[in-house]
Amino acid sequence: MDEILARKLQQVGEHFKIPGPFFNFEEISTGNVNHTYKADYIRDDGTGMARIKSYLVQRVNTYAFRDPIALMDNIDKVTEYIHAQRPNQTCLHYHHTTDRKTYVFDGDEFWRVCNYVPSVTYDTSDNLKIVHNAAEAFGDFQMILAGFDARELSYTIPDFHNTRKRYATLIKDAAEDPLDRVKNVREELDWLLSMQEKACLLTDMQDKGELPIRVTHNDTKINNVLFSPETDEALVVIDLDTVMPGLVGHDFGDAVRFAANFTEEDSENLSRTGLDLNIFWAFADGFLKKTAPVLEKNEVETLAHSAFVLACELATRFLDDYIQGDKYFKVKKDNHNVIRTRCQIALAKDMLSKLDAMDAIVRRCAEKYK
Ligand code: GN1
Ligand code: MG
Repeated sequence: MDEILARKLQQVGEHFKIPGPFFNFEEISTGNVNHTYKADYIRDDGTGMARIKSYLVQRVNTYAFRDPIALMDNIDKVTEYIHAQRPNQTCLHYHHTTDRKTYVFDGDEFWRVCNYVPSVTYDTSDNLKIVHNAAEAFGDFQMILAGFDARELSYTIPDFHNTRKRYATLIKDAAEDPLDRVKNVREELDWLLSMQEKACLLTDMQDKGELPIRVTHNDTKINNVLFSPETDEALVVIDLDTVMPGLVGHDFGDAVRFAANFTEEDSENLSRTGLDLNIFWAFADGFLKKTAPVLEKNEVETLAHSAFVLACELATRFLDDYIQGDKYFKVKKDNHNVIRTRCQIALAKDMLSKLDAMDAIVRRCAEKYK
């Protein structure tokens, strides 16, 4: 056990008045931005038997989230609203410190604690039922928040899904090339730039007022849904850091580029990377089952394309982070951000050749559930 980290987690637990002796911890390494740990405490269950009670302890990445206090304010409002709408559903609950805050912040490290939900998550799944359940959960998430006033939410990361600005940042950083890395990724950069107009479709339509603004999750990787280990039902949607005003296509597209890829998002097996139409269909069916009745024509008509948009957007972000020196995303191996970029590009290319089929599937599901 990493003793320094164990001591740190224990100190955080003390701020949040967590009772019982600290027993153990393990890192949950699926997230690419925050640091997440499951911390176990020993509890006397009243019968003289000891049992383990677990908590989810997170260190928020303040390089990514520049105003973590505003972020926690968003999360408080959203979790409270969801709980009021669905009192019997599993929900996230953030613990309070002795001074009634949902965080401890020493000016440097920002920590928070929430309930641990015994569950399983999936990075990829070829199980159509699991994908369908995840899609319903994300669709439902938007529907629950349909009545929530978006003006109450701060932008925790401004221009998060502004694809035009993502491209502008990439172009600027590539021109500055602070670490002389652009020479290693010329081909990737050129391909992405050649796709700029197609990739910016959602942003441009949003700017022209052609797509409605909703309260969206904005980070809909399938591993942000917790599933019951027994029944594979979706229990709860997690990772609410980016719940902000956004477009339906942001949630649909991000989920598809992650879940319907034949490979993981950082696979080096590029000949296998590509869009699995069966998974896409299962996701579209689950998502539209919940959302089709409220979606506008322009939203339905751009939904398939949104998956291509999000694959390109992620590629620009991974590539920009590589050029900047890997400051944003956690990297777990050499060239990790380049590997991620290549995988998203391979996926985006494959989607281009399947867009008609994807669009036909979306329209059919929308018709079925409208
Ligand atoms: C980050 O932290 P995580 O893994 O849920 C990122 C997403 C990316 C994703 C790519 C706040 O999500 O936008 O799609 O990595 N979240 C943030 O794996 O930037
Ligand atoms: Mg996240």
